[in-house]
Amino acid sequence: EDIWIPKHISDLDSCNHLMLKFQPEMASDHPGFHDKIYKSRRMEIAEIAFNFKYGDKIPRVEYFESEKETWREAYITLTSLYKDYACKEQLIGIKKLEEKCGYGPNDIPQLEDISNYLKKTSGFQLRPVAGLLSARDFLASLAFRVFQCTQYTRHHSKPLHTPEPDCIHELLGHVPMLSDAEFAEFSQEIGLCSLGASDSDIERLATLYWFTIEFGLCYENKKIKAFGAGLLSSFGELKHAISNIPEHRNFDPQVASVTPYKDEDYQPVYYVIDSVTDMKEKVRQFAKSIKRQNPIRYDPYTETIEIL
Ligand code: H2B
Ligand code: FE
Repeated sequence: EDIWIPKHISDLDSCNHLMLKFQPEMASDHPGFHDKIYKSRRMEIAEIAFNFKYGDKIPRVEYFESEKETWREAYITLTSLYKDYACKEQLIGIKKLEEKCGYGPNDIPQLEDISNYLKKTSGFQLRPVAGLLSARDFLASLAFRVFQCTQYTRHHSKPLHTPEPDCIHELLGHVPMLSDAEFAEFSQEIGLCSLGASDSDIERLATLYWFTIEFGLCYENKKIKAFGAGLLSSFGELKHAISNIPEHRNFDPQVASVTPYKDEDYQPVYYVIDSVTDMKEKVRQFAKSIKRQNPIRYDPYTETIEIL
């Protein structure tokens, strides 16, 4: 068997297996498909990710006025919904990022600053990535508390929607949740579980990731709130998810991990957790059904995976 397992955090330098399906070059329904300036800007920012090596500072991007305008519209619209629709971890996370990390409507925060902030807060760090990464590479990075983070913005014609991850999705959807200690632990555990797993188990873990970290809902004082980044960064789907249109199921990882999902439209089904702690416990049980050749252990002092 030769399933790739990164042994040291620097081995993530070889996580470069991009999925091309949603990129503006490939998809004729992408809002930037006919926009030459947008596509060349995307290439320019992608270069940063392609050249990045472990230990580098993440280069800063001087964002265009039009990009800042896109951020501003998304920031104002989304954060105004959080009070009613977002879970408490998200509300706390955003507030602290505003106080301590320069979050606000006027400028796009820089990945290097956010990475340093997360490192202090929950032990996570960011790495720039050029686009949608393969599930195996993406999950393997989480094992080292590394979040692969895009740095470009969505097309300005659609500030409230994007078919692929962009920095608005990452910085408003993922980063506040990753600053929560327990959520960070949960994210790393899904990552560790993926190391050395078969392709079909990677598929199950990617689906579980989808229904939790991307599109998860939770109960809070008998109300349903969102904690998934795909919801917290989508004006339309956030309202849809909480409404009584879709089906809400109690979270069960065995079921969620094999539920078909939509990556081009709103979800018809969401899973609702009782708490991050409860989700973590359930996924720990589920993880026992994922087979790997040897047990592994993460050593946080050396940032190394030991194969036992
Ligand atoms: N790549 C990037 N760049 N961002 C993501 O949020 C992401 C990814 N999510 N690759 C992954 C896939 C997720 O959908 C699961 C693990 O497949
Ligand atoms: Fe995401």
